[in-house]
Amino acid sequence: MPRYDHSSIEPKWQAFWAQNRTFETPDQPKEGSAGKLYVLDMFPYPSGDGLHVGHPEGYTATDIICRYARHQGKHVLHPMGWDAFGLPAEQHAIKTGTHPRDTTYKNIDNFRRQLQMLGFSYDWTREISTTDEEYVRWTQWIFLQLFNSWFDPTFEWTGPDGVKRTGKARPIADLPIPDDVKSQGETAVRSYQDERRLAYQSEAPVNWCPALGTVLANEEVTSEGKSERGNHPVERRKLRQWMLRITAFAERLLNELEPLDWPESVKSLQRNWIGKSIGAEVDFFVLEPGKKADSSDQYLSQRASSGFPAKPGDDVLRVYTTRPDTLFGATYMVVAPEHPIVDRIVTAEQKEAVEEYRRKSASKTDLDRTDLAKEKSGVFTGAYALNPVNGAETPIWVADYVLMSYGTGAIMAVPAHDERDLEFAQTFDLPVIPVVQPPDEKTNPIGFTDPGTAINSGDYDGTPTADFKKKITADLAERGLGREAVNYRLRDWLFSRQRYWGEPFPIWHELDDQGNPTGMIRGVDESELPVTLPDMDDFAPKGTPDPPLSAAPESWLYKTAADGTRLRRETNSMPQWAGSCWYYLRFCDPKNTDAFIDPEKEKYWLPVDCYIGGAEHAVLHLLYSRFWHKALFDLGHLSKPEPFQKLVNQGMILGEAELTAYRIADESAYSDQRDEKFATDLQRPWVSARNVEEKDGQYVEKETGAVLEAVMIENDQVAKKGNDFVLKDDASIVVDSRAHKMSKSRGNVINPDDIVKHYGADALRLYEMFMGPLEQTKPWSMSGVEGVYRFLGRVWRMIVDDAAESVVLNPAIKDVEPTEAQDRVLHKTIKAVTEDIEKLSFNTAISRMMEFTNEFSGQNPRPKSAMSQFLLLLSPFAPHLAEELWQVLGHSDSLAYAAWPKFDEAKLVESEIEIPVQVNGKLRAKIKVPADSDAKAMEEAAKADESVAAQLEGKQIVKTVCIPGRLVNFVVKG
Ligand code: ANZ
Repeated sequence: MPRYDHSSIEPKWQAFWAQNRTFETPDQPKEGSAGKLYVLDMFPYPSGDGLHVGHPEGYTATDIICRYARHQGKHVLHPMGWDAFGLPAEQHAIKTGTHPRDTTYKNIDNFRRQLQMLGFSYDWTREISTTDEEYVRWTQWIFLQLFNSWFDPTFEWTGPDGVKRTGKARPIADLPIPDDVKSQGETAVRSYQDERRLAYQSEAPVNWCPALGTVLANEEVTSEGKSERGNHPVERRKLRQWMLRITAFAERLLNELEPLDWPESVKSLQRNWIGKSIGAEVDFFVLEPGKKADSSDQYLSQRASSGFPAKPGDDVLRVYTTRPDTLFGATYMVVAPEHPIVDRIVTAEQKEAVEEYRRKSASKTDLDRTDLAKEKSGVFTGAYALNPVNGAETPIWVADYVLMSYGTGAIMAVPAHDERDLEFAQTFDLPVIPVVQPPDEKTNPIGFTDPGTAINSGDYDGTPTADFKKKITADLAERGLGREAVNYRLRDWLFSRQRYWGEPFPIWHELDDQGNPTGMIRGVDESELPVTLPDMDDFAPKGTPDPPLSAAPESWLYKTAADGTRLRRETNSMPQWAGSCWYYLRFCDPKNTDAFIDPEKEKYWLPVDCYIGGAEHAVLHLLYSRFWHKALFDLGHLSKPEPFQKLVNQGMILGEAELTAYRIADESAYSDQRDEKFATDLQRPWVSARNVEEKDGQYVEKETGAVLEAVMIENDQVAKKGNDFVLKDDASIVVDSRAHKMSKSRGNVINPDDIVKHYGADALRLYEMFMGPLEQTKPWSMSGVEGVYRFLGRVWRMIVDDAAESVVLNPAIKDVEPTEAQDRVLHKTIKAVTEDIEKLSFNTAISRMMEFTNEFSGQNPRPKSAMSQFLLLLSPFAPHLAEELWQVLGHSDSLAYAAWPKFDEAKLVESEIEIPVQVNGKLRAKIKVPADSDAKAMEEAAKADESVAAQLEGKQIVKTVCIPGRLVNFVVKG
């Protein structure tokens, strides 16, 4: 009996597609092409664990879209590659001595095998790995483009997309050099340029993680100030680092996000990350250390005429505020400990305390410093400044809740209307003056942070907040003491890592005669790209931020330039994000040796029409690649301003839902107060799931904090109570029946290899699409996999004769015209599946195909044409089975490019419908009537029915209810 045997069908078709190069994408579209479609997966990091079931979820979705589009005659680009630099291979090397390159390429082979086993229609000739030397060449080339340019914020231009913009990345050679810099000579000019490049070095406080031996980007540090990878402590240290000037693009990254077809949640995450804030900068005059003004009014009026900034000789402290309307309530000021003004203003008495405080805060991370929950700390500088609106002498404090890297690094504190300021004022006993009256008179103004009406604000009293802000900003601007200002939360991107397994920077440092760096740098000549990694065998971190590449062979590290200068290579390496910033471009032209992408190919394929991947990349990868794309766009290398037109996040696949009961982990943690029953038989007591919380990776009892143990239990130990599962023995104990994230420690990880072995790739693909809507988080279910596997078996038997000796057509399949009813089911299915695929609603499309199969399996004859069309609908989902059955039906070619079935609206309408006939509300018959029958015709047809007639016989019809298309009901008497 020829049963559905996925293990022979699937390898057969995979080999067929490979041999026939079925899915290779020619650069030129075929004649009559329906246009291009670029569908991209977020390429994976090839980890040693291999594929997990989350990968094929997104990959099946894109594969369905691509296969469907090929049936539609589209010219489809569907590539795959590897994001293959990164820490794990290097850490593996440290442990085992295996070179990261060997580990990486071995893992890639395994990933490729797994993906090919799933029958994805990738064009494998376009495969790239970010670690390939030819790829690294162009990553370094792009870095050099950033290095060789600066951002001109006022430049007005119209891009190749026809849009007018202000601000542009331009060649560094076009940077105007001020005369006073020029006059200082070449070194000064070069330094001036170096400080303005899009890729620049800075001596910046960074997140140094001793355990990982590397610095981390802010994004790689958790809200607890630990490393995202490994949860190790992170310290602040000052280090020379490479930075990328992403902040220059903040406004465009924000504005150009809006028209994209992306999930609103991702857009909003990016908006928040960029964090645009509109407010004002306001200048406070700083008095001489320790001195108070004799007459502040006089002092102020003298300076009111001075321009902005103040006259030379005046010392001003400039603050950034989003609430200039609260100026009258500013009772003190705060500067960040790193603020340069501190040295100038601190009084002799306060100097020691301030210095001590600055030392302490230097080791804290920004997160530590700004955490609302943390107690406020600070020290008075001894200095005062004058509030420009009322001349009030305002003490200046140093406190680390103000960050040097935001705004101006200084604030005016308004404790009445700012939470952090209020806490600080209460800690240090500083005055609190309310200046905003809440709309509701009864609300206490102190602690009120929303808009209201001005009080205690002189002539401005009674002004609503929004008006006040505008008015005072204008008034201050007129007096030269303030102006509107915009700030972004976005910081420049810290771009260097102290790792071996990453792209080397294409940068030389110039050395003096003693071999010490002069501070001057130069880019590696393009002809010398790629800078490949030197062969090394010791990758272990040395416990210092000195990168492993510093120990590279001298021949790699040093060279003498043509002009005789001794040069040393940059020894930091690029972060893993670098390679993934532009891989979507390379896929369009993966073998180009002259350019990172041929401009014609970029024009043709970009933007990516559909990009599917995990929501974890909502901010970083998507923001970084948009930034690179825009810089390359400005520099004339790209024609479109955005890389990804449509974005879809697939939902997470959780482990199978399990019944988990919790009980006290440690016997000593419970005492006599607990149920005696447990104490006597020495069983540890169960704790209801309602009283359980997760804390630091452990389950604990909410009230007592006692550590709990999670125990998997069997179905027969629980009972259902309302919506809960409870223990049969004790109904007060609620059992957790949730699904959890797949993790090695929970032991609920599903390996795709196992599923493919037992059920096949088609079943895995189909199941992952059938689990629920693509974007939703959903739990794995083994019985669900079995369900779709059975469905595929039914499809097989619908077309193959399972009573025969070999694989032959089911005798029910005939070359006949479909009946009207068959046609209706077929066309309904075509319509639904087509529309569902367009909406990426794959689970509902599968349901419709299941309905079709149920319907047709019971019919004889089954028209061959209907079977063929059905197989085309099925093919994007279960391509192996569809190809096999297509062949059984007698087609000689692959179905991959066969035209997608069309539905005929006319065939969808039912010509005859079945309606129930009731007598006194009781169902007595079902009759068939023409679909367009009116009430009269329905009534007659009902009366003509034998069993209805029998019911009506000898009775009086009091009333007849006829709802066309729905029912007939006779109300009778007697
Ligand atoms: C006075 C004030 C009164 C403020 C008030 C708020 C409420 P966003 O919206 O995030 O931009 N601030 C400014 N620079 C700061 C820095 N470097 N470190 C810490 N805090 C800083 O927040 C802007 C507000 O955060 C500013 O407005 C300032 O406090 C504070 F009722 O000024 B505000």
